[in-house]
Amino acid sequence: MTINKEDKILIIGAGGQIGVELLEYLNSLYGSSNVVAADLKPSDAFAQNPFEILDVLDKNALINVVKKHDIKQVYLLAALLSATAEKNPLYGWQLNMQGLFNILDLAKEKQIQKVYWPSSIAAFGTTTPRQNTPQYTVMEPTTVYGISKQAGERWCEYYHLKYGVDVRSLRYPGLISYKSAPGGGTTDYAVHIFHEALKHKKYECFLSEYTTLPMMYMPDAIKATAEIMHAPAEQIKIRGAYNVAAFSFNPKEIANEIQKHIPEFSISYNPDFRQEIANTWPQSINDAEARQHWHWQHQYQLPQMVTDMLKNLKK
Ligand code: NAD
Ligand code: AKB
Repeated sequence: MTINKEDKILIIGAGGQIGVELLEYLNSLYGSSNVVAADLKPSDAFAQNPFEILDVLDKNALINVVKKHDIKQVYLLAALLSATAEKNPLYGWQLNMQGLFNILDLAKEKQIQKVYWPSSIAAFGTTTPRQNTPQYTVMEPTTVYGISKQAGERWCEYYHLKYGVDVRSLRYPGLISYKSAPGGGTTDYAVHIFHEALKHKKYECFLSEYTTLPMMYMPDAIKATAEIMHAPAEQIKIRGAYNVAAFSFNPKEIANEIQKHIPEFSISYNPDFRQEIANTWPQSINDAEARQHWHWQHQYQLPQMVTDMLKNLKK
């Protein structure tokens, strides 16, 4: 990894599921005084870092924060996720798109040098092949979140091609973590299930038992994010977003894995509106390009992830 330790970094949405862990990791690379955390509200997770209350939609405030801290790289994590965006489609579209434009424009104007913005498996849709979904395929998302991710990918590529913006992106699968709660997605069940298994030995799942989705443990997601951001520019041949994958499972399979540690755990199913969202997403992802171009490799499979989640949540 090529790291310029002098760079000042801004994480927008630092208090979210990914932000909390990305902040911790970037602190270890750059030193906490060089990593500025920004979010709508403060959090104990930022205790060591410079912190700014910032709405990414407020462009003047954003410019002031970038100038004040002499920011070189921005990680834009502020967004409405799939389930929340379906409940408030226009605001979901506004936050997910205008937030991205505000950052891409700063990079176009050379006020910042490098941008990270995550896409999602939600950028695919019902007409996409659902097994081993390739990097390049039909993409007709039917959720507002998915539409914003697909459009965001195209705009990232456009800003790169037209204005030379160094923007990098991953299509994350559902992310599983214990350090901070998930923020309103369709894959959130795969985090809730651990908390309920430990607390109540049972869980009612909002997806049906055979709903298979691509997933990844957070340490691998942070590794992928850091690797793509620190790879030499010539290795980044895709400026929309890269497929990245680890493993896939359905609620029944993760429940079986948890039962190996907590035999009395039981799961029941009561699908809600999130089932319809999940039904439009791939079941497994082919990430050959990420593996070839910048040597991405995941570490965690389902059994190791479950063991590690339970060990850490018990603490
Ligand atoms: P999250 O909802 O947990 O966190 C988002 C953070 O952004 C929150 O702390 C929130 O307070 C903040 N925020 C919201 N509106 C803001 C605004 N106007 N200005 C500044 N901050 C604002 O989300 P996450 O799971 O950490 O996801 C981060 C990014 O990764 C999103 O773009 C999401 O689409 C993408 N992603 C996440 C997953 C996943 O499983 N977590 C999967 C695929 C893609
Ligand atoms: C969600 O479920 O909305 C996210 C995602 C896969 O983008 N976790």
